[in-house]
Amino acid sequence: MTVVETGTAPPALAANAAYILRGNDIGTLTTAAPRLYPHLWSWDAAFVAIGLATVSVPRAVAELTTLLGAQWASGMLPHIVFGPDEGYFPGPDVWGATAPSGARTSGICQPPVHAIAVRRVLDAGRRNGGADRDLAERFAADTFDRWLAWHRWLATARDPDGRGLLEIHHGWESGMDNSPRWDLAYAGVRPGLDLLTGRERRDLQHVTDARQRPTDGEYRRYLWLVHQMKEARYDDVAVRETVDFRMTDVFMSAVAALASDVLAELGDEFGRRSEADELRTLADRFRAGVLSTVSPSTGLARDVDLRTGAVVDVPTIGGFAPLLSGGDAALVRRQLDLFTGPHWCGHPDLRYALPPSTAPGYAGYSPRTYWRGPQWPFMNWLLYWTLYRAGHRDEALSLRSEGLRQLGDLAFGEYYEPHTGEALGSAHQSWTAAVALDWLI
Ligand code: 9YW
Repeated sequence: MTVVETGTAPPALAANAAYILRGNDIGTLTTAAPRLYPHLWSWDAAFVAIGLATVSVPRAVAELTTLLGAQWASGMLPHIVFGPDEGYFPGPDVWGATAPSGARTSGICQPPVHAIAVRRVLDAGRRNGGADRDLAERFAADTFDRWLAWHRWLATARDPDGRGLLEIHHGWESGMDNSPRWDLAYAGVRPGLDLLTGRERRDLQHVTDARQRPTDGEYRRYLWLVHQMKEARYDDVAVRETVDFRMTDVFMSAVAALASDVLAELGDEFGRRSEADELRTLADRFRAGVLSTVSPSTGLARDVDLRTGAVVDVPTIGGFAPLLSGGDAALVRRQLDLFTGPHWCGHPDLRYALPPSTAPGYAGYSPRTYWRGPQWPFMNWLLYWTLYRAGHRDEALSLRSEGLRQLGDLAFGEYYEPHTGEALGSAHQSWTAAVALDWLI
């Protein structure tokens, strides 16, 4: 273990992180957060499994098994798998969606980071040896086709024209709910019904200040889109034809490129040569799609509104998608310089040199509001892991050491105020604890 300055001794930080994950474990799933998010969220579950793998390979396998148990017949992995708790809005009654297994789910997806989790669980199992190795190897080999089905669904249902850019139908699908990336698209969403008045926004009961969360106006639009998709019976084609929100998501596309490469490597290991080739072709397609969106002037990748053709030029973390998908060494170098420079991680007013979700110099920057400014620990880990894998070790290790310093307060916040380092949103957030564990163990 390398020594990292956290303000808290690494063993204490690791022990606290493991304690948080244990506390959020309701048996078959680890809730994304104890009160605010009492269910399993798709991409959270992947990071949670990565953290769990450091303390219990069987428990990490169980987490991913629960997610796969809710896979739709189409191959889609839903963004929420509901547990028994009724304390979240919009809950299963609003979504009205059920997986073939009978699991109650939402009807949309989230970025496909899961192959990275399978890789990490397999690596942990092999490191431990014995029963852990057997379990992890069996799990990775037996579930390979399920993850492949998920990637195939993305490639067909969400990139039907093969341009290498995944289409999303809700900001929630991006995992960056109220990022300025989606402001333009949401401005065009005019709810035909008020689906919020008379309902209780439970998320506001679990934060100290409503300004840390999306507004009621934003929530009305979120609910309207759910309503439209439910009316279309979550049919992929019908949703695309009727929904008021159709954006390409460059960050999700980059995750698809990265994860397709990772899954292809697993395919190689399990003798699945043609599927591995298919996945590498997909990875190339998404990589090229991401690169096609880069602004020559800012160097950032951009989303496009498929309903209007408008290109969204806002400086958010999403613009760094090519750091995940690669494919152009000169561009990646340019992005790394920008990323570590004074407009982003190297901004002189930041407490820790970590990427804010929106650039501090941007007019719409809001350092306490969710995806409009705060730093997100799981995002720091994702960038750390990808950069390390791609050989950008200095930048990666800086994210790790700064990320651990940030988590030394033991709050395990959902997100952090970039200037003060204050933990915001939910405390004891599972994926925050999970990435601390992976960094330390
Ligand atoms: C919501 C669970 C989820 C994350 C998303 C994040 C937030 C949920 O929390 O969305 O209710 O708005 O934006 O990325 O998966 O941690």
